[in-house]
Amino acid sequence: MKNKINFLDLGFQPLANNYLRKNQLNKKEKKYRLKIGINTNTKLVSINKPISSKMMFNNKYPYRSSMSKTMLKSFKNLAISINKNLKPKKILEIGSNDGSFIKNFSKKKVIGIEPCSNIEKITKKKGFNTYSLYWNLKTARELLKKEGKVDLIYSANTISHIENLDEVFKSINILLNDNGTLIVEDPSLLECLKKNTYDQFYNEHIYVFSLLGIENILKKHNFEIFHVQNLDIHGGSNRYFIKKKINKGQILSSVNKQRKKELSYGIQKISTYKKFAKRVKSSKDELKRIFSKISSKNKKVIGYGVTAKSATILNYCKIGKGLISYFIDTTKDKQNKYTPGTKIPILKYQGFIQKDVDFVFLGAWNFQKEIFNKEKKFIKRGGKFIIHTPRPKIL
Ligand code: DWN
Repeated sequence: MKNKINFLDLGFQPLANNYLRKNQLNKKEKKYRLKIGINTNTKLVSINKPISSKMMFNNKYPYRSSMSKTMLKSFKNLAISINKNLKPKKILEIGSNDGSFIKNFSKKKVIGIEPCSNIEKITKKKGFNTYSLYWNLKTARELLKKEGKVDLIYSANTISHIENLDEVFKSINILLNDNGTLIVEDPSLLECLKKNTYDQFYNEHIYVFSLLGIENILKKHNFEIFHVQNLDIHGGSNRYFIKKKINKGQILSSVNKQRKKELSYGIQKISTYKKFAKRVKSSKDELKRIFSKISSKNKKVIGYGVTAKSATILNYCKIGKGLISYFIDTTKDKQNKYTPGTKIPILKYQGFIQKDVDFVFLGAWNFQKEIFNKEKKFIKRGGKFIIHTPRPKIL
């Protein structure tokens, strides 16, 4: 693509959320070359060849946002603040997953759009107004006819999953009232670079946004960011508060502060990404060293929280079932399956870490605090965690 410079190659990767059934283990799995690049004009950082949404987000999607207390609390706090400060009459969530955010509002007030019908059904069954649709112009026009305009649109960890950003914001423009607010929340590129969390890149994460990058797209569609919140969620996310330009509101100092932070880190410079790529390679070597040292001592290692992110780590570092005996996870649709590419068994979380386990690789490192709180017994008996960020180490 014109103006795009690739800076990182994470090798061949399977679909990150495609957990394998036993009868699929001997079949050839489709893998895709995962390269990451920056558009030197827009400063948008993205993966090289996005896979069609239908292949990734369909009626078999396993991820549930309700699996973490941290996420539930974050959604609840945001809902309280929206009701208090913005007082919207009608709210739309793009990518409502299993309803973790919309459940905080009155059913009359909220609409959820979720393309994965298996998950959308969960919220619909609870009486919420949800649609199993992809976010695009057709959906926006259909909703406009059925529901009318809305005062607030929220989208967490979804916009970064849609390739055509022009269509995303054109569609939002159709449905959002002129004095309405758009809130977009996604992992922060700055935090990803700082913390070496290269696993934020996988086939579903088409983009990892910086303020600079997202601003460049928003400008084209007459939107502007008026406030940014830095969140700890998912290893560091940004919550962008956005308005239509015709709506003359105040731009808060948080926007300039974020811009300055990004520029002073060098988010606009190719050299920053080249250095990042070198750190990623060292991170891989170090993680492999840790695993081979542990395995030479015959210690038992399991994984905790099988994430889309960990698919990138395990496949890039070639850490498979010889090194990790199994993963434990609370998500029903992941249990009794195998990790994509590396084919490590996934077992149901039984409420504790088994006594014979010496080391736990933290796949859900973004919920470290929540997990450490839960696993005090394991820590007390000398159990150790392996984590890859900001650099691989044993905790
Ligand atoms: O953007 C995306 C994010 C928000 O969610 C999607 N593309 C896919 C997904 O990415 P992920 O799989 O990397 O997400 P999480 O939220 O880091 O996944 C955490 C996993 O860990 C879940 O499978 C649940 C599990 N877990 C657990 O077993 N015990 C989580 C916690 C907190 C726990 O205590």
